Amino acid sequence: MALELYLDLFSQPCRSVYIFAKKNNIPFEFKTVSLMNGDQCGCEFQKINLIKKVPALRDGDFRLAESIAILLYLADKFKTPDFWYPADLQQRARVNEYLSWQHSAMRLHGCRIFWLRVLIPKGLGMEVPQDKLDAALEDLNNSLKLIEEKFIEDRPFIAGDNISLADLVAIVEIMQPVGAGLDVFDGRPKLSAWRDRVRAAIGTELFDEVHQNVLGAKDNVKLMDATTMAIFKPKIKLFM
Ligand SMILES: N[C@@H](CCC(=O)N[C@@H](CS)C(=O)NCC(=O)O)C(=O)O
Repeated sequence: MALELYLDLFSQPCRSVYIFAKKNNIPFEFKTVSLMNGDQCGCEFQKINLIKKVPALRDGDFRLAESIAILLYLADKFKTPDFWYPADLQQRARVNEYLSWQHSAMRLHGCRIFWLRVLIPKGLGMEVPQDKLDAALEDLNNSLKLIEEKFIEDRPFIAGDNISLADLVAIVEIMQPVGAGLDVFDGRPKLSAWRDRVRAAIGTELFDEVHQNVLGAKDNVKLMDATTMAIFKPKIKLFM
């Protein structure tokens, strides 16, 4: 049985897993879990991941949740090139440092912008107070500043001269507020140059294909129907 990846490319962690699998020619079956339709809460998907989140992986009888765990599983199982997760002690530590930091910083703040600018007003039809938007933007800017000054510093990529899992996980999260119509690269030449290097290392075609949906999200997200809305409403308190 082919390895299965349960994904929705609107989701940042799904994009990192998808790019990693494609870029490394890892054979897999793409199992669509539509977040907008609430598939993540359906009985079928819960047999794969009780956490009710994507991405998820099934490899025979083995099921795995959490994008970072999935990326590391794929890297180990398919013995992907060293630069993705370097064996060198300190380079690996740099990758681990970013992967540990990003959950409650870049990921959280990029997500919040997407919810406040797209999902809450356009998907759920609710107004978002300006002070919430301002606070979210300040948090996002602080994370982007740290990515430039601490994580990229004066290196081409986070761990050194090559792309690694840290850059991959970073870029997919940074593209989420871009999908919400916020050009985070404007006025940030160091971040823009790094984005160009990461996009080139991934391959521009793959990078653009994977981000196509989210970059159209601002204009394409439609008001959700009542049943789907019910799934998403409890999550609003996480972001407002
Ligand atoms: N820490 C998890 C986060 C996964 C996650 O939050 N996935 C979101 C999409 S980006 C999801 O499935 N949300 C569905 C929901 O909350 O109902 C990972 O890195 O895989």
